[in-house]
Amino acid sequence: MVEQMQWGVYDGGEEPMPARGHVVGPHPEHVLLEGVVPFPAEFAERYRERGYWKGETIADMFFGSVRSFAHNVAVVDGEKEITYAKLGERVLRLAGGLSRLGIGRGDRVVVHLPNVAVYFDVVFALFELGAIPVFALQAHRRTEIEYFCSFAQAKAYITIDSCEGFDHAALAREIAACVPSVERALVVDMQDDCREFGKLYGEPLFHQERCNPADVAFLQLSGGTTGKPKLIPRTHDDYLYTIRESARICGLSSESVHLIALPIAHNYTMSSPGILGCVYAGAKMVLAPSGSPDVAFPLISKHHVTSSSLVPPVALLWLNSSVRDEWDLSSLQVLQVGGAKLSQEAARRVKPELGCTLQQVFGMAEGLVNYTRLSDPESLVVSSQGLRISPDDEVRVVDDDGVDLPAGVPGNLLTRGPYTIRGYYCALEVNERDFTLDGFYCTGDIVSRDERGYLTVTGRKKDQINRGGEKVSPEEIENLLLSHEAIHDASVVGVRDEVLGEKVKAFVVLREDVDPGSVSPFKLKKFLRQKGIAGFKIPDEFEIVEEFPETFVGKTSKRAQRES
Ligand code: AMP
Ligand code: DBH
Repeated sequence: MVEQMQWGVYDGGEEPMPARGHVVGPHPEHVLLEGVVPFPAEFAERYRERGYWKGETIADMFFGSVRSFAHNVAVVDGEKEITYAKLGERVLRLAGGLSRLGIGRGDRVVVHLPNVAVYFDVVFALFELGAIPVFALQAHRRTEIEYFCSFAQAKAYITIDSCEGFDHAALAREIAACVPSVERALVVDMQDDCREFGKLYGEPLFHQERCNPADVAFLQLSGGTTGKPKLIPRTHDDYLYTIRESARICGLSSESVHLIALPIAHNYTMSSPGILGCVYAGAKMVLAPSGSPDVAFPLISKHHVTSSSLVPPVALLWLNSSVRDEWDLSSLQVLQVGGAKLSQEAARRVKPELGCTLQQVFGMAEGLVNYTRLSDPESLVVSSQGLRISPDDEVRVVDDDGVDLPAGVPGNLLTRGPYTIRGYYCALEVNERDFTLDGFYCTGDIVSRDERGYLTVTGRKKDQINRGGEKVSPEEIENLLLSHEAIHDASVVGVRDEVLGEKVKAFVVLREDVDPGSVSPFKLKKFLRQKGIAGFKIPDEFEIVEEFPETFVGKTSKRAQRES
């Protein structure tokens, strides 16, 4: 087992931490990854001057915490408890192994892992090497993974042997065979410590080129509105600013115990305050394979969890759970809820029923994150999605002609600031559409803002479905459906759902010569599953229709379909 090879190597006792392998000296020159739109120099200068960008890499931050909180438990995964000191050693050893495979500064590596302790080894080892992780979600399947690997020209793909019945090892073989840039497909074997991955934890590395804090640290995924997911380049400097501020705003400290119940690679789980916020604060992270009450409540009770971050449907499961009274949840102080709009009715129930403070989070992997503050009055916490992190987050609410709107009037949310990207990775055309000439990101969200700057999300302009926090691009699913031989046309929309907020519905028009009896929702779902896409993107409902409703200019009226 990978873990066993390392367990006991370093117990966080009297031994000194093995030295990091860096050449001592200043950070090397900043290298701009091709296809990335940089922050303009005057903005970068301003963000440095104001102390937002501190010239630190994520690995510097991680090893700072390894030193400061050496004896604290960093990660709890089942029966395993890993201290910061031990995690630091595991990371250095794995970084050594990965560097011997030729992975180094600037190399893209697609990471495809569930909520397991080894995720921390892999991600921080890659940061240490200055390699650029691309964060796939565990739910992603062949079509998405192949795309991430080839689009990012990944040198390596790292996954687990199997998870929830899916054979990731087989996928790794397929990816290695079909994406030429992928020189290594590495499989973390949870059962057998003799396999290749365990062997990578050799001696710590000695000599390693540092990366520059202005470099791209990783590529995060966007929920997407286009046929293919977009990749979001975030720098060490900009991301660490949100991490420090998020940890502060969410009240994390080395006494905190945070339950990681959402998919670990999601931007929310990474950073709001997420695992990086916990690492920065020296907090304990308890890994849960899912957020369902029967998994989460026993963990809260056993580990005296003080906070967790959920999406609205999971928060509803917690509120409506019949087993809630069987567990002691009294340690819980703060519950973050975000990723999709939380209804006021549900928001109001959190404090009286779960006994903790609700903190609404409205964020995006592209940058801007808003939080209600822990000291805010309850009326504001339940009715708003929060206030920006930074005084230098420029937030505009504009009408369709780009004219700024007064407080209280809903409009399009545009933003620019010290941690919001200036463009997607290698996406010239999309960037022209989604960013203004002066660098504001057009979020596609409709919000209203009050006099203090608090935002309330009232709708969405972009063609995207938010299925309980999981974002689905209709165009991506329509394209896949159109590749079905019986389908003439497809239109995918979000329709209201009590629990998820929205679910995915596909309308399809069959080819004239196709017998409608030969096509069923079951068969269409199977077809999409065989294409290899994340389960949350597969439509919950299908409807076969003769034709689509049209707008007066002859386009498919998705509004009519949503409301039908
Ligand atoms: P992504 O760009 O894929 O990271 O998804 C971010 C999007 O999720 C935002 O632009 C919003 O549309 C949505 N979102 C995130 N948090 C919230 C929230 N608290 N309320 C409503 N929508 C949210
Ligand atoms: O939905 C999101 O992408 C999201 C929600 C809350 C996010 O990226 C974040 C906080 O950082």
